Amino acid sequence: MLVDRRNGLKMFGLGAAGLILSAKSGLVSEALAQESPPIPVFKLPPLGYAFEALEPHIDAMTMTIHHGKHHAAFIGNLNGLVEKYRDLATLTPAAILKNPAQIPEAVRGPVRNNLGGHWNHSFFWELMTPGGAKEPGGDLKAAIASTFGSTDTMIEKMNAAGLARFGSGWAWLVVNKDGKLDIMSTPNQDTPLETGVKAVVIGVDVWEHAYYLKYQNRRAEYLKHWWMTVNWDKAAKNFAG
Ligand code: MN3
Repeated sequence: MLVDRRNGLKMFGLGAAGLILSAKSGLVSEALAQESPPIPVFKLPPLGYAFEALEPHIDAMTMTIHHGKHHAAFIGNLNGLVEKYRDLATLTPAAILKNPAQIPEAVRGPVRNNLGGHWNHSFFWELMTPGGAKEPGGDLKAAIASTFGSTDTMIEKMNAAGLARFGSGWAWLVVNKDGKLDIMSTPNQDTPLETGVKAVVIGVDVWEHAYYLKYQNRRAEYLKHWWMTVNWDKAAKNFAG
């Protein structure tokens, strides 16, 4: 059961109140059911490295706000949506995002935006790392060479997709539904999952909040530096599935 310590203590406190109530009225179970605070289903995943670890490419302030404010806001919003869409507590984000039509229409917009934001950012944090390999290895390298000719060409095409994204969104390297490496872009917090991809290999956030503090309007410069942070081991695992 997903009960953290704080809520466990709150529930214990309510339990004591309920026992007093039960001596008078016998309504303990109803009182607990109605007054227990909602249990948080979603939690902000840790970055896995320090906020300053990706300097000088991605600055510490950007990482602090991006993770602790932007991603945290999706988490808070999702916990507020669980009561309205109970599948959020039982299905995985990917299972829901693969088929957004299953989300009740009344909450589809907020669920897609916030669950997509949570999935995209969880993926993104793991795809960056200080140090590590500076280029793809093994099967991923061979597949990139086969599809694009070279890693540099793949990077150029993905940067072009990120630059062409008007407003906010993401650029992606995916294994498409035909089993081929492919580059795509999504608006807002839409994920590639709903397009039927077999795997999501690499994704880069091109919302202004991902780069504006350091790079201002220079999205191309941000993208150039962002590739220096890519966790190619993680990309290879994503490719392997
Ligand atoms: Mn973002």
